[in-house]
Amino acid sequence: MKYSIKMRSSQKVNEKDIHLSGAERIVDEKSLMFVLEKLASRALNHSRGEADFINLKINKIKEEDIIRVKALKTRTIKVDNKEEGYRVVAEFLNKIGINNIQKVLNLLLNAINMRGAIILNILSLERMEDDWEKGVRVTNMDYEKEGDIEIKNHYKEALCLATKTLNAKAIVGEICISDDPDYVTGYVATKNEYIRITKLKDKGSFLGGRIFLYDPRLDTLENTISYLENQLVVVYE
Ligand code: WAQ
Ligand code: MG
Repeated sequence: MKYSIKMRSSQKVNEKDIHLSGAERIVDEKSLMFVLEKLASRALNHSRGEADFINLKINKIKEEDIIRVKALKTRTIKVDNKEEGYRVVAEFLNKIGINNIQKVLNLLLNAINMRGAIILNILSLERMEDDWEKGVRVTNMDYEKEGDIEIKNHYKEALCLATKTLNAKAIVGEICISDDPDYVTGYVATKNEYIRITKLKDKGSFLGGRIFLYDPRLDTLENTISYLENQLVVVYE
């Protein structure tokens, strides 16, 4: 028997819930209690601030509903500052065939505190998701092997998310900057590889965001979002 466990935490600021952190696991029954405790402890100790609200959700799942996907290959591009990092992103967007690169960069750099990602139509450069405040949140994925979950491993978690996301028929690219103030490495991803860029923001900055590049010729938006939100994916290396 397997279970999906999801954690999210938030802080109350002026009567509004501000998202702090989220994580999820797909685990065997025997690990359930252990993992629950780890996720709760992670929610209570986060660099973005102290949680006022923590949500832990447990769902039983069927093994036959899970698909297995091989992790994207990874490489790293070292840059000295974020401006150099943006140039790498710009080159990446250029290769995908996007003409108004500045528009995409501006979107990424102005997307503060969303819980999910922007879905950007690569032909019209329009945002496709219904809820612009929240974006689309990819869930229901994990690694096949259970790793250490006490401390967030940004790289591992992002690789898992990117592997699931780029496996969607119509998602041809992803750009990501962490919203954690002490984590400045970001990435871009294609269907073939996950490219780490060592600086995409300054230390201490709460900026962060994700953009999924959507090619409407490859699948419907409805199928794409449903896959991203609901399909159970286990990533192997
Ligand atoms: N689905 C869609 N978008 C998400 C999700 C999700 N499950 N989780 C976060 N986002 C969006 C949201 O807008 C956040 O503000 C933004 O992405 C950044 O999220 O190889 O830590 O969880 O070392 O802060 C990159 C690792 C780490 C690079 C990324 O993202 C490397 C990271 P964070
Ligand atoms: Mg974060």
